[in-house]
Amino acid sequence: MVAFDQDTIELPKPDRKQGRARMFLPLLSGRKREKENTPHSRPRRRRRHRSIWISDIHLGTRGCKADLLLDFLRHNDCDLLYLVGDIVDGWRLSRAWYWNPSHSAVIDEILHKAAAGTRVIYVPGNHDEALRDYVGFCLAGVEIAYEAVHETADGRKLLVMHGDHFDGVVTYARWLAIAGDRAYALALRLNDLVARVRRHLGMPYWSLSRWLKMQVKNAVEYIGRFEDAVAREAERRGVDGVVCGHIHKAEMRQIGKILYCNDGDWVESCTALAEDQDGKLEIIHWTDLEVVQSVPNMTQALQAAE
Ligand SMILES: [Mn+2]
Repeated sequence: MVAFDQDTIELPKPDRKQGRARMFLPLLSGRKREKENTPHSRPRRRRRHRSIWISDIHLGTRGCKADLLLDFLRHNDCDLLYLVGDIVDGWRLSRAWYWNPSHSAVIDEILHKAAAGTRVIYVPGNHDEALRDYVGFCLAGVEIAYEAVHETADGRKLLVMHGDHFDGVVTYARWLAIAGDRAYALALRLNDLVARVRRHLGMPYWSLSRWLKMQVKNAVEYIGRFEDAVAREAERRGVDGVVCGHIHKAEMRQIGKILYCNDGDWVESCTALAEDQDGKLEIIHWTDLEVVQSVPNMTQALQAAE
């Protein structure tokens, strides 16, 4: 069902690293915390999928929507669960620790799925790249792989990777591509203030909103270039499609011969990609938060604001 590169699918070997990870995992899964924090309430009516892809959860940061993800995981079962990178945010954890019971509960739920028979494949991203050292290992029932090739029920081959390797190809304005337009709306309001302060200081007028508009244009271009670069790589590898994450923008569309899928994120948009038993793919939005508009909509908002 799932084919790996030859060197990425090895049986776990006893190893010093694995020993370390074994010490680390219970810590993350919060095995030591009090019982009242582990409500293993699973709804009776759960949706069964063949496969689910989730990425960019950023556990360990305040932005992570762990409660919504937990709710999603408890309502959705699958034979195969792909964790497509940036699951734990190692960069930030090393600077400022932010962890609460819902973050532990997400890890518990994933480990519970693995124990209950779901095959869990973890493809690390740039924020959890330390796990790339464990490629080929199986930790607590979770297989770590550098990338994977998934075969859908209808026989299509999808390359599964996080996507951060394309940062070198597509540069700048990534911060805006992922910032969302609420921050942008705030910045627009700040524009007046900036202009007033600058006038007061005798500085020439400089439009923050115009500068941001340039950035938004760059952000839209960034997303387009990222998607094209990923699709080109998939085509080069001779697969039918690709599933990635990294840019926090869920998408499923045909780019040339390649089906480009991005499973989005659990910081803002709360999206997953799922495959049913016939191989049909869909993007699931699991949010009751206010609708987060995409970057292209931001451009429209800008035109309207003019
Ligand atoms: Mn990433």
